Amino acid sequence: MSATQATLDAIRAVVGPQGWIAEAADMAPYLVEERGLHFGSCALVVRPASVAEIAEVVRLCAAGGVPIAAQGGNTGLVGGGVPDGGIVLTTARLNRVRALDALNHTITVESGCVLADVQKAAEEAGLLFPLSLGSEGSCQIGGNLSTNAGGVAVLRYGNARDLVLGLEVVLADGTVWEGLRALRKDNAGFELKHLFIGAEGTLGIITAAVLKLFPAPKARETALAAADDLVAVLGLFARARAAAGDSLTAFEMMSRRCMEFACRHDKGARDPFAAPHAYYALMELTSPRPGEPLRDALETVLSAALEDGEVTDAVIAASTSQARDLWRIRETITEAQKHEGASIKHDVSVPVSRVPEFVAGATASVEAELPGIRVVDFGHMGDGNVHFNLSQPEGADGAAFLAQRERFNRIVHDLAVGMGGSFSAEHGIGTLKRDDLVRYKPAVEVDLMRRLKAALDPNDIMNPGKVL
Ligand code: 2HG
Ligand code: ZN
Repeated sequence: MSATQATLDAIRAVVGPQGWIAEAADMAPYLVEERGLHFGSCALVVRPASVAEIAEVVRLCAAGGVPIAAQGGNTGLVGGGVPDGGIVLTTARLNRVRALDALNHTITVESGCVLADVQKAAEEAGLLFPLSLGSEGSCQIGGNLSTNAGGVAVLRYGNARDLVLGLEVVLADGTVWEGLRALRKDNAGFELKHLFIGAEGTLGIITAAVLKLFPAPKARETALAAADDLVAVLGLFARARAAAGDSLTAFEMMSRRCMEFACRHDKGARDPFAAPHAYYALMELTSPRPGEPLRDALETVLSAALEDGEVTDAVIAASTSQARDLWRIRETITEAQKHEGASIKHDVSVPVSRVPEFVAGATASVEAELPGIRVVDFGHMGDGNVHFNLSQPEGADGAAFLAQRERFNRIVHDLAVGMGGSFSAEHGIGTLKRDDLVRYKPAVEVDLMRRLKAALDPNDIMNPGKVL
């Protein structure tokens, strides 16, 4: 029997009959990423039910030299969870809320908790867990932390990284680091948790976390504004922020093509305007004070912007269900774009002030490169994070389009980085952007990352081939 086979047998014994999957058809969903761009393979999908089981599985893998791809909801967009041999370790069965301390404004959750369930648990305690993204109904908090997810509330509450007080992590040798501290202040040495957050499972497996909670919003207003260009959208953002301050919790933008794709492919999405517009800004104001006059603030901002010609039309949601409809347009874009054939995604950021310049420059360059290419630009305008996605020309061959990915990546990433931006704003590195990490990061940073990886995972079993 090979060493690997012996390790796999030992893993099966540790997790018991409910804890593993080996049938090809049942393993299939764990071997592919969202868009079907990356396919992997593995010998076994392991579903441990406890931290102790994870620790034991990791110990066995370390001894047997078997690679581990840790996986949450597998909703990532860069291939970070796709295995390359070895085992997939899914945290799905570790899904308990361990504690909620309302006075401390913290919740302690296991990594397999679905993000929406964490939000719900906070809500039931009259509080808010603000991390919010399109896939929140299926992504898991462990994956959110491992990828340092962003989403639509970063403007007000920060990235996933900013929402964590403590972590529990299974290290590459199977040791459990119990770092579940629930402190706002703890300045005792290196901030180790940040090594594991955003490391995409390459340094250890996050098994639980203490997360920050916030006062629940008691007032909320949502509006969709239309504009002729992104310079105007940026102007509206500045106005809204100046007027609403921290009440402005989201400021998203999308182009006309996003609106068209959303309405074409999602029966629940509807354009609220009679006429088409080049760009749209989706704004949300919230406050923990029930009587806060957010609507007045929104109306004042929008009417001044309309008067100055910055905004060409606007709707303020009259009910929660109308607000949900406006959000639906924004949140369905990723899914809608899939129906338009092959896509090349760019998840970039630039200083907020340079978003219009970036989009104009990148659009001109890619359209010159391939006439008929369809720019699908949307994103978290308030964070300077643009999803500068490209859909294949209508009727073109999808595979031939995807074969040009490198060329388009270069154009778009060179431009973003040249403007002081990032080639990976919120989706991470995975395998998709591994080469770009070396290309764009200073050599000193890449070297430091490699040294950390070698120190924490000397046998290279934690999600090998990802990030670095
Ligand atoms: C979003 O903001 C997600 O909706 C997905 O980050 C972006 O599909 C994408 O490129
Ligand atoms: Zn996004």
